[in-house]
Amino acid sequence: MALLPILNYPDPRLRTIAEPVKEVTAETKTLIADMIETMYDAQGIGLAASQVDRHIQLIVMDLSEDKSHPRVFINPKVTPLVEEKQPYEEGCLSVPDVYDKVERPTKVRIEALDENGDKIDEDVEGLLAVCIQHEMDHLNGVIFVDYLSRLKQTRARDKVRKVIKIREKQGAHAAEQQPQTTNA
Ligand code: K1U
Ligand code: ZN
Repeated sequence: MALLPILNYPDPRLRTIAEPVKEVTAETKTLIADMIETMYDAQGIGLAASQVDRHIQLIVMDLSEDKSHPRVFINPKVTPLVEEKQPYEEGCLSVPDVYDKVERPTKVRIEALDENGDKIDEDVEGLLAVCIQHEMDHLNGVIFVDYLSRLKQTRARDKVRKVIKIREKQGAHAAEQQPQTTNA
């Protein structure tokens, strides 16, 4: 398994519309395993293939406490079941360290296939409803900050730039601390 690099806002590749998955191949299964590992490593609760620069309709998610129940949604269709919307403080692995409230329908129907090709047809509420709508947006090239004011979008851009710089410095520092191997 491998950790995949996550695209950061405002990378234009995050705006790509994802294509349907035609067939679940060995390559798709490897991508699913890599996305689950990447989501856990980044301490996220969801990840869309678009975020790892793979523009296919594939989402992984794990809302369990002990991170033991990963779920896979292939070619998902999400339909609101109510008009009522509620705000929820969202985060995004592609917009690190930025959190803000987004209003979304509180109850939705999810139709999709799982990793075995079995049909998913569920009416859901709560965090699953929020998260699947957030991930569906990724597949459609939409990022949660698009729902915020221009000012907040600019701040989010600046924040992400800062976080990337800090992470690059930390990465360089960590590399310096590695014991040097010699061929001798
Ligand atoms: O798509 C993503 O970038 C994953 C995202 C999913 C998500 C979290 C919260 C609301 C909507 C969608 C994350 O996992 S963000 C990081 C995170 O773990 C988190 C943030 C807020 C609440 C709970 C978890
Ligand atoms: Zn996101």
